[in-house]
Amino acid sequence: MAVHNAEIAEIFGRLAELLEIQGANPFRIRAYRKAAQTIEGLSHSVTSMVTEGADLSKLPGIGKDLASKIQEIVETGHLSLLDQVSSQLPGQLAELAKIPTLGPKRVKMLYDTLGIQDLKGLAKAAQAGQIRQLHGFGKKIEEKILAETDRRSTSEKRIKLHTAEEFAEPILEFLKGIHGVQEAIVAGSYRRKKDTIGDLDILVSCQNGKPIMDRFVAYDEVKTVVSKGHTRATVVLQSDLQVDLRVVPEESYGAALQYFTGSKAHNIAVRSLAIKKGLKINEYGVFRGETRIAGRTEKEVYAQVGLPYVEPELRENWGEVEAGLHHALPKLVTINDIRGDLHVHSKASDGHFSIRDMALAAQEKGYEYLAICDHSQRVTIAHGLDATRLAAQIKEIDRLNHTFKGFTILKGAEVDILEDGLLDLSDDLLQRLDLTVCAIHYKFNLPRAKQTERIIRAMDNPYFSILAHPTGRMLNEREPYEIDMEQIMAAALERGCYLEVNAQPVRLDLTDLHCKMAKDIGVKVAISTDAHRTTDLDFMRFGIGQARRGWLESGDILNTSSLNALKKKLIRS
Ligand code: DGT
Ligand code: CA
Ligand code: CA
Repeated sequence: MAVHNAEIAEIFGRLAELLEIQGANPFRIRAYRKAAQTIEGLSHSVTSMVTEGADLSKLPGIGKDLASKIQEIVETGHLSLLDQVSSQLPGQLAELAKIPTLGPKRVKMLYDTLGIQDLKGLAKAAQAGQIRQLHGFGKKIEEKILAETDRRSTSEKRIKLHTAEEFAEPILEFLKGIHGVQEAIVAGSYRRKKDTIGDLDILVSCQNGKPIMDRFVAYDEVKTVVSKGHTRATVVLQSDLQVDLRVVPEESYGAALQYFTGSKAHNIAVRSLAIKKGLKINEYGVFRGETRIAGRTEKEVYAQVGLPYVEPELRENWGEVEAGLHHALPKLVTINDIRGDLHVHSKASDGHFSIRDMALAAQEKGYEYLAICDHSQRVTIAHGLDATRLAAQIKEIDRLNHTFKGFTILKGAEVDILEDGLLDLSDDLLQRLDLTVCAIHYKFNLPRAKQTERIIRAMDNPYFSILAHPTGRMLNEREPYEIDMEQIMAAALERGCYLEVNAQPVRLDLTDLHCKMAKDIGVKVAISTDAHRTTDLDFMRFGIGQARRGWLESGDILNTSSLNALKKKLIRS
């Protein structure tokens, strides 16, 4: 992977910036800046100069020390000194310096005078009007800073569905306990099972809204009451999660639920159907003239515009309205269709329970099978299994299987896909397994074509069964790696491989749209929990949510098969 001149220049520029905040020797700072400029202005590639063995210290402004740093960047893609300086700075100063209006001088000034070291502190000082008073800042700059901190805090505020549940469930219980409340439900993206949630939209049906509102704003986790009326209120919880509450009478409940479930794009499409029929639709009902002709249930609302009931997960305007009109909506997979889990860990690698305990928990859920897929040797931090340990585990599972009735533990492994597309365990060991889940755990930043090729090479191995967490993303933590998903799915189909929907709430990849792509291409997916403890088996519902959002039906899923059918599907031709 060739490092470009611009990337080397950027590293030096960034280093100069951070040293400036640190208050380092100005000559040193200037030397890095100049080096950045020199490299940026070169007409030939520094990487190729290094490979050709050219003497970099011949370049203007580049001494021996800088030359060796360039060498390091070309060879490793980064500079250890930069990481070191960045980690020495207090708080988020290194991050703050990236804000265009700020830059190193201002960040240093803010830190030295007001003690600001993170985004929160910056926002607070800007709101309090403290920044405009500093030398070289002024009102304009303060406004710019405020706009930037606002933008960042809203874009970072989406929370994982699983986390949202932890807040939503107790609020619902609380509301249901209030006298007069008939129904209480979370609508919005939460009900559509999006992987992340902007805010909670709660709907309550009740004849008299006022007392509900009084109790709602007094809920003990409420930090601020943004607004409060008789039928609607908005609060912000201690956790900064916003909660909107709507109270409607019973006869409008279905219409309001339909409206507040969204998505907005779906609602607009539905409304245009209503208009074509000469009807009006809003959160109170469907109206012909002044007469309400529907509103009590969602089903009757949809019926009035000529649609069958549309499952919430489908309401994204991804074609569900057209499909509904043609009676071609999918019959979505449900959790009851699932017959087993194809990716869980045991204590042998980084799990917390024995194989037997995991199996008992899976059997308890009514499953027919469970695949133990502990890490392979390369993943040393997860105590990955080498050939000897995996061979022993195979024997252990064979022995354990005699103690179970009507339930089978499948022998598997989570095998690392190495950088060159080879697998981390030998074929003669892999052939003794029932299945493999194969995954990328390092070298996330290969260029798209290389990463794609790496995965497809791995699928060439006849013992590759399922591509685990296919994009590697971690919600709010790590971006997906670059791959050509269509190409990978086509290759999987051709070779008889499958892709996983990883049901861990922080992963959820394949994503909803990838599920839809899988269906279009015709490759089946496995929905697996990647459980590390028995309770993680419950994550299955999150994977189901994404699969349903991607229009998948029972027949599109590998682990809705009976054990016998599954075994046939796992044999590569
Ligand atoms: P979120 O909170 O960003 O995860 O996404 P949602 O879908 O929950 O959006 P939110 O909370 O802004 O609004 C809840 C629902 O209310 C939304 O899904 C549809 C409905 N809604 C909101 N604004 C509009 C609008 O301007 N027009 C229509 N037709 N519906 C709207
Ligand atoms: Ca919402
Ligand atoms: Ca909302």
